[in-house]
Amino acid sequence: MTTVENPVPAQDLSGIVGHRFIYTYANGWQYEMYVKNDHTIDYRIHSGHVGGRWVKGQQVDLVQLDEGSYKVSWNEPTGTSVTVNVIPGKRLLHGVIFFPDWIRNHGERTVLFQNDHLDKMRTYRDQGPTYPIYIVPEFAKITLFEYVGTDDDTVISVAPGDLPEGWSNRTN
Ligand code: FER
Repeated sequence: MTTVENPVPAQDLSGIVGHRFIYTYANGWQYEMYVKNDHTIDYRIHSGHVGGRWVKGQQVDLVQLDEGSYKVSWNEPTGTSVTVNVIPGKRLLHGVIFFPDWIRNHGERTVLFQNDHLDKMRTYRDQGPTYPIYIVPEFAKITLFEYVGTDDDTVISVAPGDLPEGWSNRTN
């Protein structure tokens, strides 16, 4: 039971850590997330405003909200903030992306393997403009959910565009 003094529910992250999932938001944007460990994700963006972008080693805050319900939150070197609620048992996800204004206008600048361009992303972030923030709140359907193990650098290791045709549309 949670109280004011101890509001934190029991944390069992085994239902999400070490898992890869692919999901499509209601606006058609398709994403893939690998929860590498309890504080790190790797991801690829298969389609959407910044389709083609991919990132490894993003530090995140990961919590269990309730049985079968998780929340992943982070801030990117670009200035984008993201919070994603994941309910694997229902194949349901809800994400809210908070893009700075410069990414609404020039999303293509972030379409790359970010790890090779971190200083450039921080320079763009600091140049802005940041505001008005472009907020994208969407539900998504999880079309693939699988356990692949923790801390595996081979799970996400090639650009979205270099995968075999139809790779991200595999379902389970
Ligand atoms: C997601 C929504 C947005 C996600 C990543 C982002 C891996 C990243 C956005 C960006 O930096 O462009 O569900 O999952």
